Amino acid sequence: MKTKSIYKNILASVHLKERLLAVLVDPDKFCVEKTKAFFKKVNASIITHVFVGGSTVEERATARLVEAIKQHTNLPVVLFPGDVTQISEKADALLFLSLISGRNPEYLIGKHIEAISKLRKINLEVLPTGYLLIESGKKTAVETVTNTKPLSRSDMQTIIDTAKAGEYLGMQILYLEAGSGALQPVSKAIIALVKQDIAIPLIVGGGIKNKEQLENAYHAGADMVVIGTAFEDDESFFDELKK
Ligand code: 1GP
Repeated sequence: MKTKSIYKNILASVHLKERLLAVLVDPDKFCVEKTKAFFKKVNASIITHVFVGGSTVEERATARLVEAIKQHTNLPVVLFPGDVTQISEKADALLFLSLISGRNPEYLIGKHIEAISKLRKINLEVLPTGYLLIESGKKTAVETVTNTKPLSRSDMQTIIDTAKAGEYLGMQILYLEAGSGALQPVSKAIIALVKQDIAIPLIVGGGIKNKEQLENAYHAGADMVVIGTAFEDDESFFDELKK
């Protein structure tokens, strides 16, 4: 396993209260030919990390895309895999996600065991991450693929207890997910309560489509925000996020 440089950098940024922003690129939707032009915009923006992953991705598409991305940016590339087949040694790190909001053993521990023989052979920084899916107004791909129910957005106690359990289990990052294309992002109230209760870095994603929602997430306490769909739909969003 690589030295924990990406995690150390995240911790350092959190300590300095720097805002981290990840662009999520889904190999299933992103056309590799677009990489150069797309990353020119990414590099000119306040984006700090590149996440690569999707719910259903053709076997070698992730490796191909990560390789292309690496040619056009120096930002750290972190895998955000929907499945074991999306693990590629070309990336810098891997979010080793356990879907602790759900009760499907495959996504709590099963796929992780499957991934080990691959991870032993490659040099990838592994980031143990507690992943919580929060209800967001419509059924999302995460819900369908994992066959789990999201946590109710009004049941604050279960949300903070689940987050805390993740921290006590030793997870190093907590990820509050509304789901890609969510109608409602994770609320400010949820972000603030979770942030107050845990000491590990907090990632928030799903349904964040404009600068106001991005600011709201940071104000509430998100250390890193992840945005995918808004950049896919309208690349002019990058212009609002120039350095
Ligand atoms: C990352 O799945 C999200 O947590 C990305 O969501 O595509 O809605 O930005 P969007």
